[in-house]
Amino acid sequence: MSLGEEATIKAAYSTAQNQNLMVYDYKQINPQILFRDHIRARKPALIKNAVHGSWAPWSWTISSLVQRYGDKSITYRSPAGDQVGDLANVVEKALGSNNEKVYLRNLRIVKDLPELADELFPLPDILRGDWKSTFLLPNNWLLGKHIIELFVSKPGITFPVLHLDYWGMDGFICQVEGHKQFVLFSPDDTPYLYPTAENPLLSAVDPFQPDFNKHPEFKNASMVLIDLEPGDVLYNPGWWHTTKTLSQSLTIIFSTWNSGNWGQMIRELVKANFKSEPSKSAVIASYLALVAIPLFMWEQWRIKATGTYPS
Ligand SMILES: O=C(O)CCC(=O)C(=O)O
Repeated sequence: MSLGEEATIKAAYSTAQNQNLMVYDYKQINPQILFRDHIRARKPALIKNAVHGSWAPWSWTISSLVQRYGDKSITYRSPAGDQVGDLANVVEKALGSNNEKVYLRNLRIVKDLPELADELFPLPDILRGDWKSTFLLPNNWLLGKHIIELFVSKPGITFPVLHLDYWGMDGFICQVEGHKQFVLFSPDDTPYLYPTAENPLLSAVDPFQPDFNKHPEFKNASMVLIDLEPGDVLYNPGWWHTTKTLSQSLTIIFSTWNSGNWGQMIRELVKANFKSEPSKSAVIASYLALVAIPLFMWEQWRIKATGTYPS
C-alpha cells in the first residue's frame, strides 16, 4: 500500500487510530496485568521484544527451517481448501518471484513438524495456561491440543478475508522474521463490518481497500493498525482481524482458551450443535462448564505464582 493510500484509509475512519491498543515492553507486563487488563477485559495488547533470548523461535529463520525440514510433507490452508506439499517447495512458491499468490499459512506445527514444535516447549509464561490443552479434555477434541500455526509470506500477500476465529479463540501472534501489518476491529464494530450471510464470522469489507459506496457503515468502524516487527507478540482477544505482509515474513500464532473466552466457546458450540444433537450438546456444555472450575483455580494460581515473565 502506498503512503497516499494508507493516509486515505486512515482518514476514512472516524475514531483515532489505535486508541484501543496498549503497547508494552515484555519487561513492563506480567500475568496479572495481562489477565486483568487484556484477557479478561477482552482488549488487545502489543508486547515488544517478547520473542527473545533463548526461546527457540528467536533463532529461527525461514531459510534455516527449510534447511532442516525442507523435505517434510506439510498441509497448509488456501481459499481452495487444504493443500499438501514439501515444505521446501511450498516456501519456494510462497516466496518466489512468480506471480503466484501462495500464502503458506495455518501450518499446524505440532501435527506436521513435531520436532520443531518440541523446541517451543517449555513455553514462555505469556503463552502457557491454555485451558483446552490440559489433561481434563480429550486429546483430539475440537482441533486438538496446542494449536500452534506457522505462516510464511512475501510482501503484498494478504490474508484472504477479515474474519473472526472459530470458537472464540484468542490468538498470540509472534512475529519471528520480517514485517507484517495486522488489522484489528473490536466485536463492537460488527454492525459496521458487513458479516456475510453465508458465514457471520467473515466480513465482506476489505479494510486495505474499502469500498465506502458498497459498505458505507464501515466509516464508523475503528481500525487498529499494527506494524508487527520481529520480536513482537500481539494478543488478539477474539477480535476481527486480517493481515498484509510488508516484508518476507515468518509468523507463529498460538490459539488459546482461558477464563476470558471459555464461555464464548461453550455458547458457540451449543449454537452450532444443539439443534442436531441436543442431548450430546447439553452434556458437553455441562462438562465444559464444570471443568471451568478447576481450570479457573489453576489459572488464578498461575497468575499469582508468576509475577514476572522469565527473562
Ligand atoms: O498472520 C496472518 O496472516 C493472520 C492469520 C489469521 O488471521 C488466522 O489464521 O486466523
